[in-house]
Formats: sequence, structure tokens, C-alpha cells
Amino acid sequence: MSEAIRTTCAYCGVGCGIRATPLGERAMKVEGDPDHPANAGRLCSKGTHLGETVGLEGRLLHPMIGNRKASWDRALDLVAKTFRDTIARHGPDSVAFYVSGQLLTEDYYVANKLMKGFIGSANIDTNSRLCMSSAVAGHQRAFGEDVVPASYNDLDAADLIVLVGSNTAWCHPIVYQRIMAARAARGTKLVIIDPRRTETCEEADLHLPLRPGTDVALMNGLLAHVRREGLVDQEYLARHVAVPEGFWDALDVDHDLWSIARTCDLAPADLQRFYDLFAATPRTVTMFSQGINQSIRGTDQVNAIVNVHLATGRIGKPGAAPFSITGQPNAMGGREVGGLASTLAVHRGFGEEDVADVGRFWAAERMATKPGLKAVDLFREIEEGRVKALWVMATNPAVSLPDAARVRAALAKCPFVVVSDCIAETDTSRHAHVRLPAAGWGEKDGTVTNSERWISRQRQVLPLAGEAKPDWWIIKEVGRRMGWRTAFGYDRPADVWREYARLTAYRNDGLRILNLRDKAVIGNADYEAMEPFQWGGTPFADGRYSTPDGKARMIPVVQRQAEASLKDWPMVLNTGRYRDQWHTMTRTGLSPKLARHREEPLVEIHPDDAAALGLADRAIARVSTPQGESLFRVAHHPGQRRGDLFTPIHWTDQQSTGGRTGLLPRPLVDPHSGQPGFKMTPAKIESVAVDWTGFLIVHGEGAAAPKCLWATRVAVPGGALFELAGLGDVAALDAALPRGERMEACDPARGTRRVAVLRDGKLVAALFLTRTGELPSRDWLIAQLSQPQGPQVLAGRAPGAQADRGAIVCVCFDVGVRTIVAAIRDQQLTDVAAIGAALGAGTNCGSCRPALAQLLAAQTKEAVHG
Ligand SMILES: Nc1nc2c(c(=O)[nH]1)N[C@H]1C(S)=C(S)[C@@H](COP(=O)(O)OP(=O)(O)OC[C@H]3O[C@@H](n4cnc5c(=O)[nH]c(N)nc54)[C@H](O)[C@@H]3O)O[C@H]1N2
Ligand SMILES: Nc1nc2c(c(=O)[nH]1)N[C@H]1C(S)=C(S)[C@@H](COP(=O)(O)OP(=O)(O)OC[C@H]3O[C@@H](n4cnc5c(=O)[nH]c(N)nc54)[C@H](O)[C@@H]3O)O[C@H]1N2
Ligand code: SF4
Ligand SMILES: [Mo]
Repeated sequence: MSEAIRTTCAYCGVGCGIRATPLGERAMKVEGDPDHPANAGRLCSKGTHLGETVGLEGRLLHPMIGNRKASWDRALDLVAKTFRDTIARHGPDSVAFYVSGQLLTEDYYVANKLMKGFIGSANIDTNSRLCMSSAVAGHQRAFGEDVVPASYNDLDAADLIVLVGSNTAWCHPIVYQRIMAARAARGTKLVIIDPRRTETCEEADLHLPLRPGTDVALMNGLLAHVRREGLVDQEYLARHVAVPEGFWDALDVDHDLWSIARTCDLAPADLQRFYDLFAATPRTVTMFSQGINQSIRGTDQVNAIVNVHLATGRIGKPGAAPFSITGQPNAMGGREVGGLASTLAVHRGFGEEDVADVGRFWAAERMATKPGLKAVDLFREIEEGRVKALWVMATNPAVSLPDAARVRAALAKCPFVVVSDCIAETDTSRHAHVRLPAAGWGEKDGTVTNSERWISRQRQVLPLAGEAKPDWWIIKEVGRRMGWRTAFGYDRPADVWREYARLTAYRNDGLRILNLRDKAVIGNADYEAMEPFQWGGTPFADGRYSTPDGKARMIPVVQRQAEASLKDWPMVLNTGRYRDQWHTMTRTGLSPKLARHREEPLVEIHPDDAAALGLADRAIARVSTPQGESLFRVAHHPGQRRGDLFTPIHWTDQQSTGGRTGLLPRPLVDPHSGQPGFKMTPAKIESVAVDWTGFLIVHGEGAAAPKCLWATRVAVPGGALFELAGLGDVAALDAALPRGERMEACDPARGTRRVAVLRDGKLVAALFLTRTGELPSRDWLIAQLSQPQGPQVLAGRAPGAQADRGAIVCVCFDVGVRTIVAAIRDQQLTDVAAIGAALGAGTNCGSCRPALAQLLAAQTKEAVHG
């Protein structure tokens, strides 16, 4: 067997180190890297199952012009020529790149240089606009530079951790496990501020289910409280922080506990508990994520948090910091190179001196001199015809931008769309004139920066798929073909790295903390062997900030009136993530194991709201907003606030007839950052009548979805499972069945129909439908695919009773909810470790431990009350 290669996880901003061992051409063994500082060998469910996503299924293997295969030469020439012609005719601002925090730093650097130094426009924006830009703007306002002043070891050193708008247990599971370890070791207190009761709340000391959008009030109230308690660090403020006139006076009005509790719709006693805990605990880390950033007041919300830390001097010290945790594996790298339309490069803006310096360094032909279009504005300009050529790299805006229907219309109208992606068919690439096959994770080579500023190598483990090429190579080839052969003369990622590192050091008189001077002169072999390292150390430890006077800034922020719900839109829609899916599912959707945690896009609603609206659990419902509508499967969830709905962002036209969350949010953005407010959209929900429900299991790849009202696909071993619901005659579904020998059983009294299709005696498809509701477990039937079968397969279960495991909770060991509940009851298990000992659940990646704790709590409650 070959040796393990050290690389970094493809998914979230925790940035876990991985040891990957190639097993032939298209498979690998994946293990946590015990020597990586981010994870010390641990991996969550997504990282653990990365090996299931590196096959060729769905991959784009050749450049395509329209629907025809093309050579790289022809495709690249066409891209270069069309961009050149468009610029010649309509100017540099008539073209744009829309890129991604899933590019490597080297890719990002080359794209940014091409657009801002040679094309002469700053129309390069990234999906980080949807993700981190409010944190960026907040940091810039407060610190003078976009620096995250925290590290994971601050979590180990803290006595109180406050998670604001972060479902850490699902979205940053290894950080969550680190928090749990700190709690076990030293009793660190944990407070969660989130309108929903997520699994992250399961082990917390306190959960504050605040009214959505009231975080500024909550944090300002906290600041007023610490001031009343005499805990403002006057000395720190005097030496290191500029406080605008009138700042404190504004806090004296309406910031008493009762007013804040009313605004935030929280129990005053809970709020008091949090305020007292915070006041009493100097070592506090406040970690925040999309519940804060993805708001039309995101930047103010970030500054409300930072203000409290500055005022109490809880920054730049061990265990004390405001901590913006990043989403994508290289969102931070993108911020560093400057891949946002609102920054130039390497933490520089568009000041005259910055433009001149960077222009000189690049020997730029035509420098951008002003910020470019931010993502939401960019797509509006495309729709209105002002931007005429667009290159999308490593992101799926037809799904992930707000008002996705309009984004699709813009893409359809755009005269020239290029898409670089690993996957052939996405909702975005459907609109591409040219599709360029990009190297995927495991094939790419370069660097990424995680949430705590550690830069790690991603290394190539497998050969490139088909004719795929790395993104940096594709971009520099276009640059060369546009005429800039020297500026884009890179031969390898190390060439790009060295240039980028030199630029961070270029005329950096100490004002910018981002400075990679030490890594700028390394040879190719050293780059190959580069160990993870952290830039910036402990930022602001000396109290010096990256502003002209060296002082941080307190930013006055006020709670705006929470939007009253509108008459026709009585609910508030909140959107976000599932534990085992990644964004638009192009990779996690390939993993049968990951698919089992949540098989369908659900709309979660409080049971009382559901009862009032006549929405049964598992019914199909239509969620509508002023922007659009989509169907979802109803899930009653007592952890939802009354009046709030929650839907996942993952499902696309490729997987489902519904669950299209992207159609629902409004394209409204934060005025400072341009980040959309994805977490609060006025909405309504209504039940949709269906005549029957059912499912179809098909062997093999690429089975077409049956045509009906509701059809969602997930991968299962050897094939696909479709969950179905619809109206009228079910015979139409037969068109989706593969050819073969058919067996059927119908029970008109119960309204059931079961069809099995065999080929050479082996099961290739099973269709089960019912009008009354009862369906067998899918598990047994999935296991029968491509097995020899007879008519008994129509029973839908093994001869002799077979317990239904229920929804899969532990994907590593395939343990279902019913198995766990039965074990808790029958074996009187009382903690998560005991469940692990009995069933294995939770003992590998640990991602399901919060869910196990929840089941334990529910069972205990039942035992007491029932
Ligand atoms: N499994 C998984 N992990 C991921 C990803 C993934 O797709 N899947 N994506 C990665 C990426 S790119 C990102 S950006 C991160 C996102 O990570 P998170 O930010 O943790 O995830 P989200 O589910 O988007 O939203 C976080 C929480 O914000 C809450 N929230 C909504 N409105 C408010 C509010 O007004 N105030 C407060 N305080 N909270 C509110 C929501 O209820 C939700 O629980 O996850 C990363 N990790
Ligand atoms: N309603 C709502 N919308 C949201 C959010 C929300 O919470 N609510 N969250 C927002 C956030 S935080 C984010 S980060 C976005 C994410 O949204 P997207 O960026 O649109 O989602 P992905 O599925 O990650 O898209 C990445 C694409 O790049 C491809 N890809 C992967 N690796 C590579 C590579 O190395 N090179 C190339 N060229 N292609 C590659 C994948 O196949 C995939 O098609 O969604 C945003 N949209
Ligand atoms: S927490 Fe999970 S998804 Fe995130 S980097 Fe680590 S293994 Fe990957
Ligand atoms: Mo993100």
C-alpha cells in the first residue's frame, strides 16, 4: 500500500488535517492527521466519509463548448477571445468573475490578479460575500484590518464560551468537540444564542432563544450591564480604543434588563443569568457565525459583539476574544489574497497608495482603481445587461444566491457564461456556454487558511480525473491567451505562492498584520513539505490595532425595529445547514452514508403552529415568500420558536422537485458589507394535498426522477432512493421504472401498489406506493438491490420480523433512532458513553453525540412523565 499523504479536509473552515492513502486510481483511505493542530487526529462525519466522494460519478471530464466536447486549446482560446472582445467593446467593467471560498489561495490569487491588475476592473466577487463579508466589514471598522483575533486554543483556555448564531455541533463539529473536551476538563460554561434549539444547545448551560434579528439589543444590553457593574476596562479603553463622543449616553437609554428582554422576547431571568455570567468571567470567547453575518444588519451585529470585548479588554489575551468562525475551507485565504470586490489585495483597499504599490508589484497593465460589484449587485447588473461576460468558479449561484429565480434569469440572459466546476451538471452550469473541468479535492495542490489563521497544504492524492485541470492553471492559461504571458507565467502552485507571500510583505511597514515574508523565498521542495503554520500569532496582544493611530474603534450601533410580520406573510423563514450535507450536495450527495441523516428537505415548524395551520408531521407543504415558493416535507420540531420556519439550503433541481430554499430569500443586503439577510424572510406556509406517498429504489447511477409532485433523490449503496408523493393516477410513475421482469402486488382496499423489477433474477428496482400512509422501512429493500429475489420481495421486509431502525443517527455505524431508543429503554442506558458501549453509535467521528444526548434527555423525560 502507498504511503499516507498529509492534506486538509475539503469542507469546513475548521481546517482539519487528513492523512489520505490512495487505494488505486479512484479511491482512498481517509484518516484524521494526529499531528495537525486543528484536529489532532479527529474528523467529523463529513471528513470521515470523504473517500466516498472521490469517484468519477457526475464529474465533468472534458472542456465543453455548448453540449460538445472541445479541446482545452479551443475552449481556453474562446474564453480569452470573448473576454477580450467584450472588454474592447464595452470596457473592463462589462466582464466579471464570481469565485469561491472553495478555491485554493493560489487559484484565488491568480484570478484576483488577472481581474484587478490586467483586465482593470474589480468585478471579482466571491461566495464569501454571502458568508463572511459582514465579519470582514466589522473587523475593518473596529480593528482597521480584517484580522480574526482568536485561535482554537482560546477555546481551551476560556471559562465561558458564548456561541451566537452558530450551530457548531453540525457546522464545525471538531471545534464543538473541542469545546466539549474543555467543558469536561475544566468546566467551561457554554451559552448559546440562537432562535432555534439546535443540537448545539443540547449540552449547554443556557440557551437564549431570542427573537430573530435582535442580537444588537442583546449585546448592547450586555454592554450597558457591564458598565453598570463597573466592569468596563477604563485603562484599556484609554490606551487602546477610540470611543466616539456620546457613545455611552446612547446606552443609558432603554438598555435596562426589562426592555432588552422584551425586545429579544426572552425571559428576564435567563437574560440576567447570561449577563451575570459574562460579567463575572474575564476569560470569555464569543464565537459567532451565520446567525450574525447573514443579516441586513450583519455588520452592526458583528460590531455589537466586538464592542463588548473591547470595552472589557477581553481581546488579545488567552481565552478572551470575539471569534468569527469561517465557513468554507478557504474563505480566509480568499480574504487574505483580496478576492472580494471591496478589497484590492493582501488586506489593502483602493487607496491611491495601495493601488500604486500593488500595480508596481504586479507590473500591472491596467489597475482597478475602485471597488467592483458585490455578488447581489453583480447579478442584477448581469440581468440588466451591463455585465456581458461572466466566469463562475467553484460556486453554484443558481442555488445559493438569494432570489435564485432571478439569478437564473440573469444567467440565461448573459451573452457569455463560463463555469469551472468538477461536476458536469449543476443548476448553474446548465446556463454555461463553456464548461471547464476543474480538479477536485484530492487532485488539487496548494494552500488553505482555516478559521484561526493556520495555513495548511492541500496535496494531490489521486490523478486528475479525465482532462480536468487545477483552477490556477486554467486561470493563468486564460491570462496568457489574453496577452499577458509574463505576468501569468506560473508553472506550479509554488510559483504563485511565492509571489503572493512577497506581495503581503511588499511595502508592509508593520501596519498590516498579514505578512508572510518568512515564507516568500522558499524553494519548491520546501513548499511541498510546508508544515501548517499560523500567521499573526496572537493579534492585538500588545493593544496595537491596524489603524493610523493604532487604536481600535468602538462603533455605535443601534437595534433597528425588528420588522413586524406582514399581514400576508405571518411567519419568519430562517435557513441553514444539515449535519451531513455540504451546500449544494455536489459531493456529500454522492455518499450513501451521509445521505441517511436527512433524506429529504424538511420545513421545521413548532408543533403548535403546525396544529393551528393543519400541517401534519410528514405532510407536504408549500413555503412562500414575496420572492418565490417551494415545496418541503413538514417536520414538527419543538425547538422551533413559534412563528419561525427553518429550511435547509442543500437541495437543488438535480436532487428534488422541492426544497429549493434559494428561491425564497429576498435580495436585500447589509449596507456596509453587501451580505444578504438569509436568516429572516417574511413567509407563509400551507399544506398541499397529496393522494399518495411512496418511494422508489433503483439500482445503478443516473436514474431519472419519477415525474410527480414530490420526488427527492438520495444516494444509496449501488443506486438511488427517491421519496415520492403525488396526485391522481400512479401509473405515470411506471415510466421511471427500468426494463426487466415485473412483479406487482396491489391492495385496492388499502390503496397500496408495490412493483419489483428483476433482471436476471436480481432486483433492479422497487416501487412502493400507498394512499393510506403505511410503508415498509427502506433499509431492507435497499440491501436487496442487485440480489437474487423472488415475489416475496414485495412484502418489503425479510421473512420473519425485522425491526425498523428508523432514521439513521450514527452514520459511521449505521445506527437508527429506533434501535437507540429501544436500547436506552431496555438496557437502561443513562449516558452517551453507555450508548456507545452498547451499540457503537457515537464512538467514531462523534458527530452524532449531541443527537444521542437529545434522545437520552427525551427518554428520561418520558420515563419521568409517562
Ligand atoms: N454540515 C455542514 N457544515 C458546514 C457547511 C455545510 O454546508 N454543512 N457549510 C460551511 C459554511 S460555508 C458555513 S458559512 C458554516 C455556517 O455555519 P453556521 O453559521 O453554524 O450554520 P447555519 O445553519 O447557517 O446558521 C447558524 C445558526 O444561526 C441561527 N440564527 C438565525 N437567525 C438568527 C438570529 O437572528 N440571531 C442569532 N443569534 N442566530 C440566528 C440559525 O437558527 C442557525 O442555527 O458552516 C460550514 N460548515
Ligand atoms: N438561503 C441561504 N442561502 C445561502 C446560505 C444560507 O445560509 N441560506 N449560505 C451561504 C453561504 S455561507 C455559502 S458559503 C454559500 C455556498 O454556496 P455555493 O458556493 O454555491 O455551494 P457549493 O455547493 O459549495 O458550490 C461549490 C461548487 O464548486 C464545485 N467545486 C468544488 N470544488 C471545486 C474546485 O476545486 N474547483 C472548482 N472550479 N469547482 C469546485 C462544486 O462541485 C460545486 O458545484 O451558500 C450561501 N447561500
Ligand atoms: S470539522 Fe469535519 S468538515 Fe470541518 S474540516 Fe474537520 S473533518 Fe472536515
Ligand atoms: Mo459559508
